[in-house]
Amino acid sequence: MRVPLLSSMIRYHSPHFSATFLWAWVLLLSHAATLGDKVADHPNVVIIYADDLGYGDLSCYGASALKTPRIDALAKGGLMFTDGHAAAATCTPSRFAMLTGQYAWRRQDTGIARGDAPLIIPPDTFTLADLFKQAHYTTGVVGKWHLGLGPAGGADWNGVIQPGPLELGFDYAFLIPATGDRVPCVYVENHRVVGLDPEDPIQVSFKERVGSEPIGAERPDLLTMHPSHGHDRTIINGISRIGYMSGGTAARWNDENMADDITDKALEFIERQSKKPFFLFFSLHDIHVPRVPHPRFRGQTAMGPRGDAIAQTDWCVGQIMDKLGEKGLAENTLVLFTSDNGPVIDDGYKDQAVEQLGEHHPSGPFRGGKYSAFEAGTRVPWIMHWPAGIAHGRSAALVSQVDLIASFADLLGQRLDDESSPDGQNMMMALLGKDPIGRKELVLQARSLSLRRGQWKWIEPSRAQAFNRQTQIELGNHPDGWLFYLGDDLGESRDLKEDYPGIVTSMQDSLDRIRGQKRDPK
Ligand code: NG6
Ligand code: CA
Repeated sequence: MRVPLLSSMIRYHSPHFSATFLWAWVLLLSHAATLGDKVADHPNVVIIYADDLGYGDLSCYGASALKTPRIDALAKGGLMFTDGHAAAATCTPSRFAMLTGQYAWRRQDTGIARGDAPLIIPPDTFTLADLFKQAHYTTGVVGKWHLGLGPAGGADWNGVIQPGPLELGFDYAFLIPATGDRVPCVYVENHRVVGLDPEDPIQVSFKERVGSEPIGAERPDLLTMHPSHGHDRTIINGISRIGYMSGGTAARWNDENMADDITDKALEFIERQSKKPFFLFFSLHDIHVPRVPHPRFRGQTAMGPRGDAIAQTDWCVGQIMDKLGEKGLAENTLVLFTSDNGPVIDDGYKDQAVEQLGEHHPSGPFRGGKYSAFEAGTRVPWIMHWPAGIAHGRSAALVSQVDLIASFADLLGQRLDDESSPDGQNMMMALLGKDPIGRKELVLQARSLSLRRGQWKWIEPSRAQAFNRQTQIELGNHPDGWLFYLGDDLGESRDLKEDYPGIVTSMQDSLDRIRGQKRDPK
């Protein structure tokens, strides 16, 4: 049984009463007391989860080719992390790990989910939403889901769509079921497709063609945005997607309005809350492909749709902050802004992202990008903003989204049993800016697994492809592995495995041990 921080410290430290221990104990106790005050406050919690947004994509993280004033304001008034990580370099495993506290690589079928995948989190799993429910919060998820819906065999798009987030602890859900580039291109609110005409039922397939609608591969003349790789099946709103869909015509989303649609739902959710604290997982679609920001953002940057989608992301954040301000909730709402994986420039559509990139560096100082075991795959923007509970500043602590359940459990004074959040560690002190170190060891997932230990990083050997020509991303796979010391080599340019074979052995041993066990060492 995991116990709240304060009691665990007393239990652990009281038998050893040396002066050093006493001092450490007093210090920690004062931290715990501060934390204790905040527990009483039970802040509202909003996670704003951008999609494919890179470490270098925001002006507060050093981008100079565009401006993100509302996110910069969050960073200025909050705590900006420089070593914050998504659990994986793609969306589905990152979301799985964040919502369950379990590394996705421990389980089958947690790779990038198809649009018709069944729910990949078993409904009896203890989730981040369950944690907030247990603490008497109202919980909601709005936006991109991409964790599958429905039973084995897939969802009934024309009927009651379950299990889904409502069976995982969320009180309310308004979803983009998978991604913007995958069918079905309809929203799901709670258990049903929004605006579905029963006379025009939806059919979805990722294997064979359904219905008679044109596909991108055959009718490029109908396209307003052309694929660069993949994405050449059913055409919806002039954009060909991954997978086949027919029917549901009246229910189909309008890509230009997507950010407005989901932001409206997030604002309505906040508006509905009054007495109880709430937890909102606001999962943006931007800046994933297809990048179709609303026309009012067109030309806001010189980078075309990818840059304009970042401007749109900034607007979404501003809307949430304005609403919290309007409701008098800004002070005691903890807003975590982060991303599900690193950046990609060409992810399958000819949207000028490559041509108009200019001097902008979506990966910041890091190597690789989305899909990559190099740092940019998982190192993402991470800002914690909570005026009542977190002092503003910067933190270089190593933190991961896999730890959110264990960390929020501490903040909310909730107990977790052994089955819950099996890979999560309580990092609340780091998240509050009171521990500058964070994780001692952390596993990161791309095609190869990596282990971080302090500033050392070991990417284990893998024969998988080293470079993806379509996305032009270095994937970080190497048959002999890579060892880097990020302390003076953020860009992972000097492989040290020949120089430090002892560190290689020791880090591979740790990785094997973690892989072989159910729990991380606490
Ligand atoms: C890839 C898609 C890519 C994107 C990704 C998922 C192709 C060629 N590429 O398979 O466009 O959709 O899956 O992105 O189909 S994620 O951020 O949701 O993980
Ligand atoms: Ca993503």
